[in-house]
Amino acid sequence: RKIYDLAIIGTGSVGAAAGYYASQAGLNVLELDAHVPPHDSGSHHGQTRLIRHAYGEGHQYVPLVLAAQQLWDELGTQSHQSIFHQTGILSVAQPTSAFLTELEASAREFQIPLESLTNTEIHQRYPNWNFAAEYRGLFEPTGGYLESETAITAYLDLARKNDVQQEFNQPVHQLRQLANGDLAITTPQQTYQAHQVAVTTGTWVKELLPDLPIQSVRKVFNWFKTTDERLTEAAGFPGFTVELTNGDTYYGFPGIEGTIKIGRHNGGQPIDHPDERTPFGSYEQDYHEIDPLLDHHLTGTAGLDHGGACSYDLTLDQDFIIDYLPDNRNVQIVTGLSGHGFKFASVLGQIIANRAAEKSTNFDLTPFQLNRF
Ligand code: PYC
Repeated sequence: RKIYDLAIIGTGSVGAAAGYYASQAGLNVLELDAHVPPHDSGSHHGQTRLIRHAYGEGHQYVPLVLAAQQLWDELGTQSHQSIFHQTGILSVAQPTSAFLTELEASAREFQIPLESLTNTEIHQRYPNWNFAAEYRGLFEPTGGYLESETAITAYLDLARKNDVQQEFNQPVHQLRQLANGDLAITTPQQTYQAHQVAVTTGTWVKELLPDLPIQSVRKVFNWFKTTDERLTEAAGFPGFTVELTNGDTYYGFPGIEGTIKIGRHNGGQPIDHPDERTPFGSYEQDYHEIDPLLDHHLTGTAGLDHGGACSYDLTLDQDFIIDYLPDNRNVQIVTGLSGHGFKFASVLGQIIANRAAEKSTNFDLTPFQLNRF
């Protein structure tokens, strides 16, 4: 039977990128997925994802996100699709917020343009936002959002042109090491063989690797109707993150085609199995997650249009895991993206490809090692 250089288990955001870059590096690649990507059973659906460069979660992410941005731009050019929208990102929180402090420090360190705004300046510029004096804002004009499903389709199309083998609707049930060090990958249809494997199964990683320190969480996002032109991308309304004084955090996008998408970043329901990721509306609180933001801080929405359910794969520190399995360097894992990973998918895919092709990467990945737990 055919032996692949690299088999990718989970061809969502990171996996789709990895497959393409590995094929560009000359590897013979197999892409597997339990569904047909892009799909709504992972963490890449719902049209859009933010891309922020100055990074409140930690300056160790900035070299990665800057490289990711370059790759998204290249993908847009190669695929003739609009992948990135440079709308800017407004981040609002209390002045003492650790997130804003780190965001500001990382912008300084990497010379990322950033404007500081008082609560009144936020309102003057974006009259729909209302914050009391205990809040301030940081505006990054170079940030924006990515079209997530468009990007995955672009990677899959490019990979197919490079003769990547795509076997979808094939959930992997077993990953087994053979005597010669290769991996056997078993789906209901077939057993495949590869010299190396990348496990990029997102939320469902523990189905294959149950010992990883990951907690999956059900999340929802909401699209609200809006008739207020000022909330639209065309009018210059930016993507945003908001951390309220009670610690709840929200994110959202400029209005597109009559709706504005908003989600809550914290909270959600811990889950262990795909069946528990029930549709939007199966919990009463799905309808109320965004109330605190809409009741007190953002005007111009006109009721819920629709919602969706997705999921996060959380680590204890909400930092990524980018590593090999401890007992097997032929198996790479990229997981625990903790709800802030999509923007990095391009560069994470390239890292997997470089590692598989034994090319060096320029990034310090030690903060993302599994052995920190
Ligand atoms: O990382 O900006 C982000 C984000 C938005 C929604 C979830 N994560």
